[in-house]
Amino acid sequence: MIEFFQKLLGLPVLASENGLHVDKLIIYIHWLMIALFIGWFAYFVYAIWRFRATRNPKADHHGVRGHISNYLEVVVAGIEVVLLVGFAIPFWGYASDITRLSPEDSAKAVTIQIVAQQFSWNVRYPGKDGTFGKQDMRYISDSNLFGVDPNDPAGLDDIQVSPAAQIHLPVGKPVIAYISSKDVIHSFKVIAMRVTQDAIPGMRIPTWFKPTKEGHYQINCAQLCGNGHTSMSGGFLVVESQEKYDQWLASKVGAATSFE
Ligand SMILES: [Cu+2]
Repeated sequence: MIEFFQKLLGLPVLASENGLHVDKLIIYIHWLMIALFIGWFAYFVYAIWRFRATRNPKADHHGVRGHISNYLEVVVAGIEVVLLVGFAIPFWGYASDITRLSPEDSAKAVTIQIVAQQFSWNVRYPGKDGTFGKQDMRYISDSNLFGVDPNDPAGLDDIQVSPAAQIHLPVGKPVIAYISSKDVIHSFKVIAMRVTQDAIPGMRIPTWFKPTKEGHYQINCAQLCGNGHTSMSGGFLVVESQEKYDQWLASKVGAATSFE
């Protein structure tokens, strides 16, 4: 049934587990819009009939005299505040909460760090030990974009790809991505994963998704970030089998930073 509506609405390819909720929400909103359309259209027809010229030969410059519409406005505004504060904000908190992953899921999750810049993406993997090395502004250089502390043993096996034309990920495992930016506000968006998270300088914001289908998926920047904004769409998420992913990762081991 969901597939039928996804096709009907022309929704883009879905390649993540979490994305199904997004598609369902889009479908529900369409039902709501249909209901609103029918309701407002009925009112429109009623208004045409009620205020027809034969019944109102002379225009009335006063219009409505009651206060019902004012009260209605306040009620509608109140409902919108409840929707935003009571539903939208807590739901977003719930959806983006990485601590909500089950212990098994978070144990096998792939954790990466993505740093956006004008006009490309950079990625860091924690390496074999699964721990990111400490970062410090002082160590940032052309070959160490993330400023990994060379004195921290946890950072020795970190893998940096910059700029990353491709961000490789294994299929079927949750991905926790810490998003930040080197310069201006960007936004990491992968439509196939139904994931969007602003990349804000000075902040390290976690987001997560679970790829379910192998393939190449375009990464977009969802914030107009400068004159080369569109070239950020040159980035791809490469979702592949665990074996291929391990091979790719092994090919990067030993290089503190690799350039694509
Ligand atoms: Cu951007």
